[in-house]
Amino acid sequence: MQTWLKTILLGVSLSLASGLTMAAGHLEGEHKEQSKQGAYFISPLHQATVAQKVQVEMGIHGMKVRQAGTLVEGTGHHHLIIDGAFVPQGEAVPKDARHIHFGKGQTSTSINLSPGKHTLTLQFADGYHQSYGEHASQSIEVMVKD
Ligand SMILES: [Cu+2]
Repeated sequence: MQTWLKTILLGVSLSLASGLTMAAGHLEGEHKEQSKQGAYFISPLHQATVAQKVQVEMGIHGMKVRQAGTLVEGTGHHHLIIDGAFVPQGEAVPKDARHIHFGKGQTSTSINLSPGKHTLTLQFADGYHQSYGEHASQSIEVMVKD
Protein backbone atom coordinates (compact mmCIF):
# COMPACT_ATOMS: atom_id res chain seq x y z
CA MET A 1 0.00 0.00 0.00
CA GLN A 2 1.28 3.47 -0.74
CA THR A 3 2.27 5.61 2.18
CA TRP A 4 -0.17 8.43 1.40
CA LEU A 5 -3.06 5.96 1.29
CA LYS A 6 -2.06 4.42 4.65
CA THR A 7 -1.93 7.90 6.18
CA ILE A 8 -5.42 8.73 4.94
CA LEU A 9 -6.87 5.42 6.14
CA LEU A 10 -5.28 5.84 9.56
CA GLY A 11 -6.71 9.36 9.80
CA VAL A 12 -10.20 8.17 8.88
CA SER A 13 -10.23 5.31 11.40
CA LEU A 14 -8.91 7.57 14.18
CA SER A 15 -11.60 10.19 13.62
CA LEU A 16 -14.27 7.47 13.48
CA ALA A 17 -13.07 6.06 16.81
CA SER A 18 -13.04 9.44 18.56
CA GLY A 19 -16.45 10.27 17.08
CA LEU A 20 -17.93 7.11 18.53
CA THR A 21 -16.36 7.72 21.93
CA MET A 22 -17.80 11.23 22.03
CA ALA A 23 -21.26 9.96 21.06
CA ALA A 24 -21.17 7.35 23.82
CA GLY A 25 -20.10 9.91 26.43
CA HIS A 26 -22.82 12.29 25.33
CA LEU A 27 -25.52 9.62 25.61
CA GLU A 28 -24.36 8.61 29.07
CA GLY A 29 -24.44 12.24 30.23
CA GLU A 30 -27.96 12.72 28.93
CA HIS A 31 -29.14 9.54 30.57
CA LYS A 32 -27.78 10.62 33.96
CA GLU A 33 -29.46 14.00 33.73
CA GLN A 34 -32.83 12.48 32.86
CA SER A 35 -32.79 9.77 35.49
CA LYS A 36 -31.36 11.84 38.35
CA GLN A 37 -31.93 15.43 39.37
CA GLY A 38 -30.49 15.96 42.77
CA ALA A 39 -27.74 15.34 45.23
CA TYR A 40 -25.26 12.49 45.08
CA PHE A 41 -22.11 11.50 46.96
CA ILE A 42 -18.84 12.09 45.18
CA SER A 43 -17.23 10.60 48.29
CA PRO A 44 -17.46 8.46 50.29
CA LEU A 45 -19.07 5.89 48.00
CA HIS A 46 -21.71 3.34 48.94
CA GLN A 47 -20.28 0.56 51.13
CA ALA A 48 -16.95 2.30 51.59
CA THR A 49 -14.90 1.57 54.69
CA VAL A 50 -13.83 4.86 56.24
CA ALA A 51 -11.99 6.30 59.25
CA GLN A 52 -13.99 8.00 62.05
CA LYS A 53 -13.26 11.38 60.53
CA VAL A 54 -15.04 11.31 57.18
CA GLN A 55 -14.49 13.82 54.41
CA VAL A 56 -17.78 14.20 52.49
CA GLU A 57 -17.89 15.60 48.95
CA MET A 58 -21.36 16.46 47.65
CA GLY A 59 -22.39 16.61 44.00
CA ILE A 60 -25.54 17.79 42.26
CA HIS A 61 -27.20 16.78 38.98
CA GLY A 62 -29.54 19.06 37.05
CA MET A 63 -29.74 21.89 39.61
CA LYS A 64 -27.45 24.58 40.94
CA VAL A 65 -26.12 25.15 44.43
CA ARG A 66 -27.10 28.50 45.91
CA GLN A 67 -27.06 30.12 49.37
CA ALA A 68 -30.21 29.57 51.44
CA GLY A 69 -32.59 32.47 52.15
CA THR A 70 -34.27 33.13 48.81
CA LEU A 71 -36.33 30.89 46.54
CA VAL A 72 -34.81 30.55 43.09
CA GLU A 73 -36.15 27.87 40.77
CA GLY A 74 -33.73 25.08 39.94
CA THR A 75 -31.42 25.91 42.83
CA GLY A 76 -30.96 24.83 46.43
CA HIS A 77 -28.45 23.61 48.96
CA HIS A 78 -27.21 20.34 50.35
CA HIS A 79 -28.25 18.62 53.58
CA LEU A 80 -26.44 15.71 55.12
CA ILE A 81 -28.60 13.36 57.19
CA ILE A 82 -26.79 10.98 59.50
CA ASP A 83 -28.56 7.66 60.18
CA GLY A 84 -31.87 8.95 58.86
CA ALA A 85 -33.92 8.85 55.68
CA PHE A 86 -34.66 11.40 52.92
CA VAL A 87 -37.20 14.16 53.65
CA PRO A 88 -40.49 13.96 51.66
CA GLN A 89 -40.97 16.57 48.93
CA GLY A 90 -42.15 19.95 50.23
CA GLU A 91 -41.36 19.24 53.89
CA ALA A 92 -38.75 21.37 55.62
CA VAL A 93 -35.53 19.58 56.43
CA PRO A 94 -35.21 19.46 60.25
CA LYS A 95 -32.30 21.28 61.83
CA ASP A 96 -30.66 19.10 64.48
CA ALA A 97 -27.52 17.11 65.15
CA ARG A 98 -28.50 14.53 62.53
CA HIS A 99 -29.60 16.99 59.84
CA ILE A 100 -26.78 19.27 58.77
CA HIS A 101 -27.62 22.21 56.49
CA PHE A 102 -25.13 23.68 54.06
CA GLY A 103 -26.96 26.98 53.63
CA LYS A 104 -23.84 28.84 52.57
CA GLY A 105 -23.68 26.67 49.49
CA GLN A 106 -20.89 24.40 50.71
CA THR A 107 -20.21 21.22 48.73
CA SER A 108 -17.82 19.50 51.13
CA THR A 109 -17.56 18.90 54.86
CA SER A 110 -15.89 16.72 57.44
CA ILE A 111 -17.88 14.77 60.04
CA ASN A 112 -17.04 12.41 62.88
CA LEU A 113 -18.78 9.06 63.08
CA SER A 114 -18.62 6.32 65.68
CA PRO A 115 -17.24 2.93 64.61
CA GLY A 116 -19.70 0.61 62.90
CA LYS A 117 -22.22 0.84 60.11
CA HIS A 118 -23.86 4.18 59.32
CA THR A 119 -26.31 5.47 56.76
CA LEU A 120 -25.54 8.81 55.14
CA THR A 121 -28.21 10.61 53.15
CA LEU A 122 -27.76 13.68 50.99
CA GLN A 123 -30.89 15.71 50.51
CA PHE A 124 -31.17 18.69 48.19
CA ALA A 125 -33.69 21.34 49.25
CA ASP A 126 -34.73 24.81 48.12
CA GLY A 127 -33.76 28.19 49.55
CA TYR A 128 -36.38 27.82 52.32
CA HIS A 129 -35.04 24.35 53.25
CA GLN A 130 -38.07 22.63 51.70
CA SER A 131 -37.04 19.23 50.42
CA TYR A 132 -36.97 18.43 46.71
CA GLY A 133 -37.93 14.90 47.78
CA GLU A 134 -36.61 11.41 47.45
CA HIS A 135 -35.60 11.75 43.81
CA ALA A 136 -33.25 14.58 44.82
CA SER A 137 -31.62 12.51 47.57
CA GLN A 138 -29.12 9.69 47.80
CA SER A 139 -28.52 7.29 50.69
CA ILE A 140 -25.38 5.25 51.14
CA GLU A 141 -24.02 2.91 53.78
CA VAL A 142 -20.50 3.24 55.11
CA MET A 143 -18.52 1.10 57.52
CA VAL A 144 -16.52 3.14 60.02
CA LYS A 145 -13.32 1.52 61.32
CA ASP A 146 -12.37 1.38 65.03
CU1 LIG B 1 -31.33 23.89 54.61
